[in-house]
Amino acid sequence: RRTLGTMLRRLDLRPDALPRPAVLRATMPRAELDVDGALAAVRPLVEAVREHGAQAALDATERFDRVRPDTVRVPAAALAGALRDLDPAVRAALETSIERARVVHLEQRRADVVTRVVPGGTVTERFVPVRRVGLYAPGGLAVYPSSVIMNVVPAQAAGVESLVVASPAQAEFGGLPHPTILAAAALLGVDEVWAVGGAQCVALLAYGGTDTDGGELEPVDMVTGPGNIYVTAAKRMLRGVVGIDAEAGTTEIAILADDTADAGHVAADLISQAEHDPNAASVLVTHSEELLAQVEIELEKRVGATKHSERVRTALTGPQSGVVLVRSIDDGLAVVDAYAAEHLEIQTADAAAVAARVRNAGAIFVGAYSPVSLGDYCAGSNHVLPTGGCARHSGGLSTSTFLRGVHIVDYTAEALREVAERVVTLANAEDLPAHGEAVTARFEGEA
Ligand code: HSO
Ligand code: ZN
Repeated sequence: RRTLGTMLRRLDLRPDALPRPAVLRATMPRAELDVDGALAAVRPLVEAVREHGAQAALDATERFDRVRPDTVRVPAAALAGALRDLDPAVRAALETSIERARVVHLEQRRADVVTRVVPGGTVTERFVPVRRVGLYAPGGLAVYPSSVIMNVVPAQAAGVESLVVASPAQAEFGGLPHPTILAAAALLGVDEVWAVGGAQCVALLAYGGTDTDGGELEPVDMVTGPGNIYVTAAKRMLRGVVGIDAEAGTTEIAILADDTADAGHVAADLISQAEHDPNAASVLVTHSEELLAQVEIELEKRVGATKHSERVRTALTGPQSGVVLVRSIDDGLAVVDAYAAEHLEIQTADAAAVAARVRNAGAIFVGAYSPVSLGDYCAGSNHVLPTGGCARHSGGLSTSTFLRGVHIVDYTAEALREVAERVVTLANAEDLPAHGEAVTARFEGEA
């Protein structure tokens, strides 16, 4: 059997000058996600839920999750029971995660910005929370109570008044979401949880419906949270019907490291995110052949020893993962910017200074003691982050995700009169004279 080291895809960018960012981006290892294919599969589901609401969502649940919950909405008693039965150590850890995330996200609230443009004329930007949101916690190969926290905390910090947590029904738990998911929701003070996942979940959140017991499943204004390709496809399809966050698909980690990095730490961190999914991406960018050789040895040791060894091996050796050799830290920075990883670790000399030069990443982890898994749970930062290169144009979840900046315009007669002529000129230049007339109407009869 070949060693992991020789199976890792290797991209040597040292011989030539680096290509333009777009070309570089295309050269980088990355999973080809067939969202269009998923869209075709998802469309009939979304249509069915739009027409038949909860019944269609439950039909889909029965088909894909092999269980049919009695109601979409999880009964209050199940939430209370899950909290009561929660392992005290897990509860304490969830509480630490919640506390730290709260500290960070409460600081992100934004005060109104009032600008006095001219005497008597002000524009205020007021940050108004979205009224009702749906927060998705995926099922899949693992359980993600931490993702419940990462969705709910910023929404609550923003002042969202109505929120629903949705997570797939599990046959193993009689059609309820995983009990730790329920417990996390209860800990956060969320009393509305829906047992539904996948594309049908996004559709039901967007369109709403009537539950099997006659209860109202009220549509939401916005859906956030990570999910698989079908969730992603449904979110793309329903964007506009509801607001959505950046695409958060299969996890990615990129590490920019030099020979000051600890090879064992680098290997452990590459493995940690590979553990999520056989399609997870782990990418090492370095100019040190020496570090690379050590990392390969460490990977070999650690991959065999970890619980989800096969999954990790598949992820590390897949076309989405690998090692990129560069000539310098500067070239390394160009490479990680082109890649725009969901998570980027900087394990170099003077890591903070290097991190300050990064433009594109969902989140940046600085130095030897800030591993991604700290951020996954207990750093206080958010772990719902843009994947697939979306970090070039979007950020991760934060309090501002759930706030809209609304401009409030307030001018007096004098302030309007003073600029009226300019408005009329621009209106006429656009051949929209009625726009100008709406201003001059206010001063008719004046000299
Ligand atoms: N690394 C994942 C989040 C997560 N990790 C949840 C463990 N649990 C995406 O950022
Ligand atoms: Zn993770």
